[in-house]
Amino acid sequence: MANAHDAMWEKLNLDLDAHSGLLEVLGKFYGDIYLSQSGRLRGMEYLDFVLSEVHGLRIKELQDAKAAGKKIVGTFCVFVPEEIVLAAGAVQVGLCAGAEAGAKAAEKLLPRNTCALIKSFVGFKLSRLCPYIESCDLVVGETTCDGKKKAYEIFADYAPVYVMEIPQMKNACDRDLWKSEILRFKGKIEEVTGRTITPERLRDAIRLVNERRRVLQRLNRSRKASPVPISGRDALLVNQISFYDDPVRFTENIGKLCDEMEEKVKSGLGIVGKETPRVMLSGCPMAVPNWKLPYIVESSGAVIVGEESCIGTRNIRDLVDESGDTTEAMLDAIVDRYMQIDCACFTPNIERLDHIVAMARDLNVKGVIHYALSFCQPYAIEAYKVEKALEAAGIPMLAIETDYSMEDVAQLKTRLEAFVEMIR
Ligand code: BJ8
Repeated sequence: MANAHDAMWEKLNLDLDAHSGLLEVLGKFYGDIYLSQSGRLRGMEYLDFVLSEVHGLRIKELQDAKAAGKKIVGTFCVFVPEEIVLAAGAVQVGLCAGAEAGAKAAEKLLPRNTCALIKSFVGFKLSRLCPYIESCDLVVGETTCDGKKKAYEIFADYAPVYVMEIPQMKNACDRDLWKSEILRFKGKIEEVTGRTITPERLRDAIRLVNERRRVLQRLNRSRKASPVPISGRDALLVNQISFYDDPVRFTENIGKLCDEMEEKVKSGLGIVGKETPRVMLSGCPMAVPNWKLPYIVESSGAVIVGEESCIGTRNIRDLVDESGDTTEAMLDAIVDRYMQIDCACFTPNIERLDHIVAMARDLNVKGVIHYALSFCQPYAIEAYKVEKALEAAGIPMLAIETDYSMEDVAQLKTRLEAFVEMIR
């Protein structure tokens, strides 16, 4: 069936038939997982609309921005400092990489036992399925895990790729390396956009990104309440959309959602009853439309009240210090803020263990579900230390390894139901 955006997608060189198949599956999946929930917050209508236009109006906005001379920068990791991109007048979008479509094409270039997230972004490009990737003037990769690092070398044959070197430890020399990488990135962005980053523009960008982090922190604070006012699925969706929606509009709308949540908390109302076991997810990021595990968890009798993940608290916990008034001071504040990210690619990564335990206590959860994508060594291996830390704190953990396929849904459901029974 023809779509109003077909001409735009054709111009972006998408495979129209495969793309319309993808949108059909996505719509059905969204209906089953999201729209079927009862008692949802009114403010979620904004998110439903944004998601329904994920490849439509938002892409049109990006095309309009390009026509007005702006550049589009795509990313796959929360290490890429959005403040620098925005200060140069460009638009940053987090590229999703959460679907299985395109995986077969990716497996022609990558080993089968590569994590689903990597296969997804390579597959989306090869299969011409993603209008975001096709809109990008620059795609920024990073040297986090080995899989991503090596996949970017192949991806660079198909898209304009720039790679940032991320340190693996947190000593003074690692900070120096990271600072030099931030400066190199600033130079690259200035070159691509043709704009110099001034202190005024950098200050505005720091405030803008901090404001978005603050509203997401506010949303998370409401989730401490019992009964919890929002489902884990909906909260995950809010975090997912924060990566590609316009930041000003997003912050404003999530502020309204927070008002509604706080009202609900005041009235003692929740999305589920007080007796529903509260759990927290921890581990790999869940990119759109990777809603499989949250759906299984919440249809197994539990409710998710927090995500220790890059599409969750790891991306919003720390703010950039706003007190600097020179470019140098602001860049230093950016360097310091990003050095606090506790990705499993770091060694050692004790901060993450402390954060998980503190978060589990703060949210008063009965258990933690550790999620690693199959073949993700950093998170799968770190699960051992996470389990030990949680055990010492008296909090049960269930380790799950899975991918984007639906083959293991029944098996996961059995394990999740048993875990929920045990913690109830
Ligand atoms: S800062 S978590 S966004 S790297 S799941 S591709 S690690 S094999 S995504 Fe990440 Fe940045 Fe770290 Fe966050 Fe590799 Fe693991 Fe795949 Fe992963």
